This record gives sequence, C-alpha cells and structure tokens, in this order.
Amino acid sequence: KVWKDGLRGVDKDIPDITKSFVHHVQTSLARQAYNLDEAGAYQAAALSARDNLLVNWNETQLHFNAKPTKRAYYLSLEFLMGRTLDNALLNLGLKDKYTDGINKLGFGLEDLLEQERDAALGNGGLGRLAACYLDSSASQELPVWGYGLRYQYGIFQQLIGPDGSQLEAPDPWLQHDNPWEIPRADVTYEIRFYGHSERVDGMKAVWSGGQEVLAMAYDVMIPGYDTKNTNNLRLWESKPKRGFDLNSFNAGDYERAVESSNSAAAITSVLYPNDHTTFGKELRLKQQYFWTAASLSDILRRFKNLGKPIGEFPEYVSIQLNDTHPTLAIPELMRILVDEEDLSWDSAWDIVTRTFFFTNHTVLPEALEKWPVTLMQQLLPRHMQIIFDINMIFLQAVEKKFPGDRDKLARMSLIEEGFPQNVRMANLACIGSRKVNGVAELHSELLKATIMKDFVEFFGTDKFFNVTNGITPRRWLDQCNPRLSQLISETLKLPKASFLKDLSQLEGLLKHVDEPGLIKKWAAVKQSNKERLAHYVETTTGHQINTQAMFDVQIKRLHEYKRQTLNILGVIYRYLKIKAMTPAERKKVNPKVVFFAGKAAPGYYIAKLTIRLIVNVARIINVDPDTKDLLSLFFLPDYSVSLAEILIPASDISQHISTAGTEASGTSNMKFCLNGGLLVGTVDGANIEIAEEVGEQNVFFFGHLTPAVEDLRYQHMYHPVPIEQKCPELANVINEVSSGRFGDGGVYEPLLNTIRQNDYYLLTEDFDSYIKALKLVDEAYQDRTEWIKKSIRTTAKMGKFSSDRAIQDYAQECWNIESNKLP
Ligand code: 26Q
Repeated sequence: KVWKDGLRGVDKDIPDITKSFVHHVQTSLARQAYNLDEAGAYQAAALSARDNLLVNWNETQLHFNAKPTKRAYYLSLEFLMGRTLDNALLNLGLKDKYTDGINKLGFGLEDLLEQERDAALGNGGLGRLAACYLDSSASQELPVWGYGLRYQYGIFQQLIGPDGSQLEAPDPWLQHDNPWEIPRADVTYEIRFYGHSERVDGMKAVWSGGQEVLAMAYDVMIPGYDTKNTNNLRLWESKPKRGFDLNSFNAGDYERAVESSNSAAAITSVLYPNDHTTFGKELRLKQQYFWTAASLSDILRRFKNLGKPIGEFPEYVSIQLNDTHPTLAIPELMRILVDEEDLSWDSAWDIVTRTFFFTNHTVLPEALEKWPVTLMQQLLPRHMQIIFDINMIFLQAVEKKFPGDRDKLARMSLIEEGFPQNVRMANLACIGSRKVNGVAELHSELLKATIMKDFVEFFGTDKFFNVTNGITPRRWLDQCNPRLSQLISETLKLPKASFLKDLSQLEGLLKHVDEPGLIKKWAAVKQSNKERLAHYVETTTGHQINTQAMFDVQIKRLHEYKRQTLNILGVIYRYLKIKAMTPAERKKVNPKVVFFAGKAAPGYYIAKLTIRLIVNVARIINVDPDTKDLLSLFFLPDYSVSLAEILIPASDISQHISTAGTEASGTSNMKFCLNGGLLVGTVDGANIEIAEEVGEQNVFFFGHLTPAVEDLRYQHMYHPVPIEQKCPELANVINEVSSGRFGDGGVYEPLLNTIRQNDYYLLTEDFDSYIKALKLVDEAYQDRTEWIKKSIRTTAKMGKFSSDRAIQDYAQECWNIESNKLP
C-alpha cells in the first residue's frame, strides 16, 4: 500500500499525531511523504509513539533521582519482549487516537503493527516472564530496572525443510532501525577477562592483565499502563576497547588486529538457543560475566551518586537473579567490595547476602548449571579464587553444624568433584542470596525436598519461599484479544483500565455466567478469534480450516519432559480410530483441529525428530478423504510471541501435559485460561493452582501424580514390562509409525525407542488416562452452552495469575521497595 496523497490536507489543524508522523517521515526517515510503503509508515508511527515515551521516560528518571529511594534490579539473560508499538500505544492510552490519525493518512494501524519484527531475545518461559515482570513493575510505578544483553541475533528463525525437519536460520532483528532503543555512547564500562590474580594481603587480591572489552549501554523504555511512569531496560553491547590493536596493525598483521576486535564484538552476538541443558561453552560464560560485571558497575555508580556509605548498599539496592545465569554477580560484588572498596571479607559477604535474591526455574538435574573449574580459572582467575574462599568458609560452617557428615559436605560444596571439577552455580546462588524462590507452589515444595534439601536443613525454611508466576493482562488480554476485553468491560460495566489493573475484578463475571446474552457474545468472540487464526494459517500455508471444529493447541519449546510426543501419538490414535469407523459412526465425531508450534534446541535430536513426526503425520492425515473433515493437524513454524498472540485467543482447549513434577510452572497455561480456553493437563506446575482457582470440574486432569513418578521410573529401570503388555493401544500406534505409515518409519526409531526402552517421561504410564481425558473433552464440547460457561468461569478466576500480583510478592517478600507515582 502506498500513500499517494502526499502532503495534501496536512496543515496545522490536523491532530498532533498526523503532524508528528509526517515530521518523522520527512526528517528522521528522510523520505518523501508520497510513495511511502507500510514499512516506512510503521517506522514513522513508531518514532512518533516513541516521542511520547521519551518524555515520560525522562521525567521518570528525574523523579526517581530526585530523592534517594531503594531500587530493584532484575538481571535476566533473556527478555522475550515481542512487538512494542501496539503495547506502547495501549499503555499510553493512545491506541484509538493513533488508529484515527493513521487512517487519515491512508494507512491502517493494524497493518502497520504487522510490519514490526519481534524482539525475540529469549528462549521461552523464563524470558517472557522477565518481559511480563517489567510491564507490571512499570504499571505499578515500582522502581524496577532490567539488565540484559543486546544480542545481535535473537532466537533463531525456524524453517521446516522438505523432509519435515526443523531448519535454523539467523534472526538479524536489528537489520532495520530499532526505534525502541536509545544508544548510550556515554555509558560504557571496561570488562576484563583472563589475566592473573595475585593475593596482596589475606583475602584481598589484584587482578590484572588479560583482555579488556567495552560494554556499551542501550536503553529500552518500558511504559507502565495508565501511568506516566516509564521504567528502563538496559541492554549491554560488547565492543572492542580500541577499534583494533595498533601494534599488530603497524607490524603488518592486519588480520590479528581485526581478530581481537571481532572477538570482543562476538560476546553479544547471539542468544544461546538451548534451554534446560548446559554445554560448558566458553562464550556463554563470557556473556554471563560481561553482563553481570557491566550491570554491577552501573548499579554501583548509581548508588555512589547518592553519597551514602557502602555499608548501606542493601538498603538501596536489591538484585533479583533470574535463574543461575547471573550468579557470577555474587563473586563479582565480593571482588569489588574486597579488592576495590577495601572492605573486610565478612562485611563484604554480609552486604552480598543482603542484596541478592535467587529465582530457580527448574528441578531437572540435567538443567542445573555448572562450569568446569579449569575454564573458570582461566577466564576469571580472581572469581575462581573467591568462589574457593566462599566455599571453604561455608563448608566449615556446615561441618560445624553437622559434624562428620562427609556426604552432606560433598553435596553442598560449590565444587562438584570429578574429572573435570565443576562449579555448581545453583549452590553458589543459594548461599549468596538472601532468599530463594520457586515459581509455583508444587515447584517450590519440590525445590525444598530435592535439590535444596541440604540447604533447607542448614539455613532453615525461612530462606525458601514461593512466588507463583504471573502474566501481564495488558498484553495477554487487552492487546491480543481486544474483543474479549471489550465484552468484559461491557459486562462488568467497568472501564478496561479497572480490571486490567486489578485482575481480580474479573470475578464479577461469575454473576453473569448464566445470562444467555453473555454466553452468545462470549461464543461469538471466540469464533472471531478462531477465524483470525484460520485466516493467518490460510495466508501463510494455503490451508483452509474448519472454524466450527474444536481448536486444540500445544505451543511451547519442544522437550521430552513437555511430552509433545504424547500429544502427536494421541493424534495418530484418534486418526486410526476415525479411519476404522463406519460413515454413520463418523457422523458422531466431534471435528477437531490440532495445532502445534515451538522450537527445538538445534542440537536436541529427539526433540527435532518429534517435530519431523508431527509435520509428516500432518501431511498424511490432512489429505485423507476419510478423515480430513474430522481431524486436521498443523505445525505452525517459527513460534514467537506474536504468533502466540494469535493462537491463544483462538484456542478452545490447550495441552500442558508434562510428566508430573517436571514443569516448574508454565505460563502459557495462564494465558489460555485468561482468554477463556480450557486446559487438558497433568497435575503439575501452575496447572494445580489454576485448578484450585477455577475448580477441578473446569480442568481436564489426567496422569500419575508427582509422588508416583520416582517409583514408576524405578520399575521401568529394574522391572521392565514390554510396551505391548503395558499399553497395547500405544504399542499399536507406535507400530504404525514404525512401519512407515507416515513416511520412512526407520527415521523415527530413536524417538520411539525412548518410549519402548526406559520411558523416562512415562508416556506408557499416562497414555490411557490421557486418551480418556481427551474423550471427556469431546463429550464436554458437545454441550456448547455448558462449555462456554466453563470458559467464562475460567476467565473469571484468573486474577491470581496477573504478573502484578507476582511483582507485589517480590516487592514485599524480597525487595522492600515502594511504588512512586509520577505526578
Ligand atoms: C543455561 C546455561 C547455558 C545455556 C542455556 C541455559 C538456559 C537458558 C534458558 C537454561 C534454561 C533456560 C530457560 C528456562 C525456562 O524457560 N524455564 C521455564 O521458566 C518458566 C518461567 O518460570 C516456567 O514457567 C517453566 O516451567 C520453565 O520451564
């Protein structure tokens, strides 16, 4: 679409929005106002919206600098922000005005929004949680600043190859100008790597030599909703300290000179696409230190501007560690306090342990972060020394409390013995922090009972607590589902801002559950969201979708513990069943469309095979004339925040089917429910608390419970029963795959063998009850009115899962900070 009217009609009477749009087209973009394409129009609209943010952002900084107040810092290697323009306009309360203004200029705002690329600086749940928490902090006028890395490449772009496998391509998201960041060439810090550390006296040392790189700040504005408060997310970029090494250059060694500058730039080049595994890659450790060191320098500089004695640091600063990724902040702060600020070891440790708070996101043993001592010694010699010293003092205290318990000492040590020796980051994060929390009730209990058991016995239970995750209702209701938000507002006779700021108000819907008018409108909203998704699928894949069918969605990172394999084998089971039916029987089948989306870590072979199976099953069943009207299947490539915003509001039912005790929380479960989707799931993570809120009659639970899992695994290991005997229905499905019904069967053997052999994630144990649960879902869906009532009741009870509540929990339990609203 091209704007042909040029400047005609644009004069000083038109609203400010069109004026600023035209101004940015001509000056910032240096383009002609005629012949402007949608990409250019998006840029101009974004720059114009940004002007509003900048004013608020500046005022917020001034306001908070005016008097010394305590601040909290959220350190996360991932911020999965998604798109910004729509969210910024909604939070500023300017969306309607921009819609009109942009219309006057001959564009559609919705089309321009589609031009924006996602900022995808995260893998999944942990990164999106950080983004929701920033929104909630700003919206509640809390002084919370985020710190992360400005990766040149976000999470990879996922493509599906001709054989159905995942292919990866880079995500050069900064290729076009990014209007949402402000480069801060004046905010830079020097970060050292390698070199050597020499003790000077006692615990003190001098670290020198090695390489230095520069960290430069980029600031991202985080607007609060319905407030002028606009917080900051500071992302660091690595740069060579000098353009390149002049000595080598003069000696004629140009390549070597450029190499060191390349290696500095490489630090922030790419987000590691692994979650739940650690590889011990040096560059990842470099990223972690680079980021924590730059962030701490910045935090310390800001603290020093207050003119307070260093001993008061914890009265003005709280730092939340988002998983173990920023744990090096603990030895780094020790280094600064002992080596540079000249504090005694004990005073330094006292400050450190009152400053940090640690959130754990997993109890899977293979996901616990550890680093080879040799690598750490080389890259960060001083930090390795400090970690050894912390460990020595700590283990002496453990020995004093539990004399002679060598196994306990070995388990609690910061160093895992073996070849190689490893540093255990979760142990370090735990002992260096004031408090440790899990992300859902069950998870926090499991933490205390498993990986943190010894630490609970040592420190006592008060150090350990729970903050159930939350999601921002601004993005995950109002932005992604404006019709539902509008309907809720009409039904409750409240402005949107009222329940979007206090999500517990949704409970007011319960009074109206039986009103036929509401039921009809609620169903119509869901239907239009399903049509929006169908339209997306049709324009991107060419496939037509029956929007009268039930939409069943599973969208999350591919992982064995999340059991997408259980879902696809269930789909095949359903397909084979329908195939075997008579035409009369088929008439009674409830048509269903199954959607999958999600990325697999590029090196995760089994997860990638699952994708391949899903894609190839889809290729067969979607064209089978016997079944295609009753069952179809889509793997939507390149899952992202923006795709989630289309999928979630369109779902009738979604799947959260991890082996009990493995999913720390899950957050998309909350998003689906907030949008009136129902859950089929295991008794795991936040599913449990969701069911507590909405009532078990509104959730389709199945599968073994957490306490049974360990015993079952033991049985599988030592008393295996052949799958044909244990679960004949599943054995049959597996045989069909193996025999090549969905393309070359041999390809899937390694995947199928994980089930046939020790079945660590217990598919054979849960398959029958899973199929039963899906049958109950079908039956419930037949009574559409009753289904819609379940849907309304579910939305009504989502108040607890607002990230506003979660942030209040952190602010009160950990950070001890207070709201401070801009006048
Ligand atoms: C660690 C070391 C080296 C390389 C990568 C990593 C790494 C990166 C990302 C490890 C883990 C992650 C991400 C974990 C994650 O997303 N966990 C999810 O967090 C959500 C928010 O708390 C929970 O809802 C999910 O249950 C949990 O799986």
